[in-house]
Amino acid sequence: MGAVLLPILASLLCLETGEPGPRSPAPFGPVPSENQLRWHELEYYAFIHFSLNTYTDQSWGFGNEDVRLFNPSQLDAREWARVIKKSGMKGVILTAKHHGGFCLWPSRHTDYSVKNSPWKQGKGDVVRELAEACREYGLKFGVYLSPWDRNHADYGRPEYITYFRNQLTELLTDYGPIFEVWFDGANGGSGWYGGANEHRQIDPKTYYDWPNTYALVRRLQPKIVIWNDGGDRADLRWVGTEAGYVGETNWSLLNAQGDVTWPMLHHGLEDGDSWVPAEVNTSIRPEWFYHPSEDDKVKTVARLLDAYYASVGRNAALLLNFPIRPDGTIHPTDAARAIETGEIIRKTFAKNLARGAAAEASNIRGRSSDFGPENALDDRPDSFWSVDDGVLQASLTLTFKKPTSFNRFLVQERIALGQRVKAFQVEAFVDGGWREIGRGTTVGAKRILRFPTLEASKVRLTILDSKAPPVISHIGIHLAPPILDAPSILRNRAGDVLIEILDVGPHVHYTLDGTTPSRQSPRATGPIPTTDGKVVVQAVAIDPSGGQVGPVRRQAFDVSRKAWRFPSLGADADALLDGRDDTSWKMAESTGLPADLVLDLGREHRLSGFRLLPDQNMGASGVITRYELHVSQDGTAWTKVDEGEFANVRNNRTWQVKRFSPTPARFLKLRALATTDTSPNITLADIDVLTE
Ligand code: FUL
Repeated sequence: MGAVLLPILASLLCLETGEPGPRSPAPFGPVPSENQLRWHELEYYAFIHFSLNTYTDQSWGFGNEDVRLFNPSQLDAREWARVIKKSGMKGVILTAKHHGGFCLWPSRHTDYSVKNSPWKQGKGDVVRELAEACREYGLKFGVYLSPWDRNHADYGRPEYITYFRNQLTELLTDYGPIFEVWFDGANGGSGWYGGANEHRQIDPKTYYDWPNTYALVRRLQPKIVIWNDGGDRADLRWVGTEAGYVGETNWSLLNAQGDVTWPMLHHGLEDGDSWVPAEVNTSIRPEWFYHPSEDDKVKTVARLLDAYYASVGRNAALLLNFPIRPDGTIHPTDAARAIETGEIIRKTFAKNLARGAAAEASNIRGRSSDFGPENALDDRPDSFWSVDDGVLQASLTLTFKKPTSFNRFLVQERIALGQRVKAFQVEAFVDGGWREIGRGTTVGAKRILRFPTLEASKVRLTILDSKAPPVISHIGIHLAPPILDAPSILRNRAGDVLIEILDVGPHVHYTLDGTTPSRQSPRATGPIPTTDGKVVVQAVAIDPSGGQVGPVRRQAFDVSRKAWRFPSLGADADALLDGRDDTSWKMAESTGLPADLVLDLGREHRLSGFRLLPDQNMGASGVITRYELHVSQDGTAWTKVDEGEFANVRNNRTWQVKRFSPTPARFLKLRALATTDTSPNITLADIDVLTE
């Protein structure tokens, strides 16, 4: 008995005698450095991609592009800063030098910079203009300096490292405080290299001598954080994709040594020995640099909010890129979308609806108010609710003053003491009983759960499993406005129609009979089976409480693709029939162009055309530009029914629709005559036919 009661008695006694109460939980496992802790607070900041690529419509410069192309007549970095600030972001990272080697500042160590461009008669300095604008607007400023330099004659030799460090020294000395430096992982390959025009391979782990390069960075900017996905472990990690999300389970931990696999980047490592939190980098458009062909491909507000919840809401930061136009401005569509997104985030999280609620916990560390559950409702990051040593499961209940409507649950750990929570559950007290409204794994710096709006009088957070006693610094209850974007509609190979929206609350209603969908139309809650024939789907998102209606999306599908197969291809070709634009197939082996893709439709149809979706990845090789189409009834005797080109497919990867005189056929042969980069290994995202 003594063993159980003594510690409790002792803690009561010391409270009564006025002696110091129970001690704060000891840090558990790796913890963030001061610099990382400061960085965690930023959460959302901007990227800016601007270089000669902006003028050549390229993704990567080769290194020989003419510096005289650079002439942004309307450049005003204060305008960029204004957009960034209004979007609710806290800083910006500028591509001071991209892989092409062109410098946005007048470096003393190369001629390949703004100083030899016509912009401001060579007197301009984009880095300085943005650094100053950031100071004026209260934004943090960071730089991207590409280790790979396709312009420099010495790239690949030891001399280049001196050049690289000289440039780093300029950037980290001449422009005030730099909060983050970005060392891109793309490294070595073909380039101009001072006229050598050759391929140069380096080992990104050893070539840059990262330990000494990092030491230089930290000496010049003691408060900086370093991002690096190519060399030694830095302060921040890449998440393994540029699509705008990190894993739902996301540990801020990795091992300092050893190889890093994709799952480790995406989820961190539960038992990692170092604090290396995740930064989600994504562009507001498909590409990083500006391409006029993407003016209609700017991420929607719904998509941007989704990226926010899948990064900031999952213990990561969001680094959102703005491509700058040749005149030096941010496209108004990009600015408007980012600002509206920021406005919604601000409105949603400005007010904590749990403020003033009564808080009770199943366990309180030493029964001390220093660690009571009410600490999770004050806005102080250093106060928290915690539990006795050895307690790994605990719950905290909030009772609202009046029934409250909400659709977001936010929770934060006191990460200065380490990341602990492994699993948690959230319940709401509705109609006299507890109902689970969400569940999660890791928490970390911040975790946000989304669910349809509900009204409840109480909410309960239960920590189901934790590496050490949980330390919860904040809980937020919020109500986000519904986002009614036009649903995306696809029909998979089985013939089922899938209708999706990015928000979780609104209902999706649809029709298959050509009428406009309304609240009375059926609700899409899963795959919708259709007959084998043609179908026209119309769908709309509707807010079930307020009744607002979003824009209607209409999508027509031809015959179902259930019986289709590719006689000479493996299962990977199924990507061509899944209806998704984010999956693609690439021919593994090719004997050169022309290259054929043969499709068996399973039975005869009266074909009147075909349509295909090019590979959506802008870096893809083998995108077909010229074609012939042959059809057959038996797969042996072929007739050519169409030929032509997919114009502008290099820049604009939309559905390509081709029609021809109706012909009965069961087999179809798409013959690629030319591709964007002459690669005979053709690639495609989706293929479909048109029937009479
Ligand atoms: C990538 C680069 O190759 C892209 O061009 C872009 O800069 C992106 C942020 O990182 O690795």
